[in-house]
Amino acid sequence: MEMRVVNSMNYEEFVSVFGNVVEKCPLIAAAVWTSRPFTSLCALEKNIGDFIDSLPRSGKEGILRCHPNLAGRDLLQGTLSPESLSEQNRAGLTSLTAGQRSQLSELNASYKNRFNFPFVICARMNDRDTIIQQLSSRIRNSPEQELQISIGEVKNICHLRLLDISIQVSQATKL
Ligand code: 2AL
Repeated sequence: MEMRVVNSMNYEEFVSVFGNVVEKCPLIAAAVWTSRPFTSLCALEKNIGDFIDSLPRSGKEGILRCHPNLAGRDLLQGTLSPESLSEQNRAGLTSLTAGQRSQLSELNASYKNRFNFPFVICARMNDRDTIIQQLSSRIRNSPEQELQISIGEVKNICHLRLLDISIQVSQATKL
């Protein structure tokens, strides 16, 4: 990506472009804008990761709670963010059988009941079978393990969203 373009963005532009690299957490983009200039996309990603790591446990849990359930109510109601809809679609979650949907829904509810945050996984690095497998297995982890794994998944989602934006910005600046 042309970092000159990114580094010249005022904070309104920056938040508008990068505000959803972490789902429904534009505050993260607003915070890391302060660290400009970024030498590369990797440097921007590292800033985001460091900011997340610096948060107290409640902040990390808050990030997880901003994520919609996979194949959950937002998908049914059409209220997912465009990024989340595309990710869930690519993982095959928009074409589940009724049986898979109810299995996922029960597992999601049990997971949330145990950890007090939703199950989060990078959908694009999985498919519906591995998502159900991971959910069934991760539910047995300790809360500390799950917090750590889930934040890793948030960073994976962020990584792929940043790559998408990088392609869009490169195409737009070539026009
Ligand atoms: C999501 C989401 O919205 N996109 C993704 O990859 N994972 N949500 C979730 N609960 O894992």
